[in-house]
Amino acid sequence: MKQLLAAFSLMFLVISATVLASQMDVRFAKFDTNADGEISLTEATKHDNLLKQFADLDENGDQVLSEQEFEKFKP
Ligand SMILES: [Ca+2]
Ligand SMILES: [Ca+2]
Repeated sequence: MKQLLAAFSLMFLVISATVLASQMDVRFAKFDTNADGEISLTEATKHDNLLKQFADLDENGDQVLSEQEFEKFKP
C-alpha cells in the first residue's frame, strides 16, 4: 500500500513538472509573437506588465528578452 502511494506521489510530481514546463513554453510563445525565440521591446509593448519589467529583465541590455531572461518575469 505504501509503495503504491509512493508511486502515485512520484507520478503526480512528474505530471506537475511537465505541466509547469509546458505552461512556461506557452507563456513565452504567447509573448514572442513572431516566434524568433526572443521577446523584442515591440512585442512587449502589447503587455503593460511585461513592459514595466522589461529593463529589469533584460540583463544584457540588448533590448530583447531571451527565454532565460523571461523566466524571471512575474505575471
Ligand atoms: Ca520575437
Ligand atoms: Ca536581453
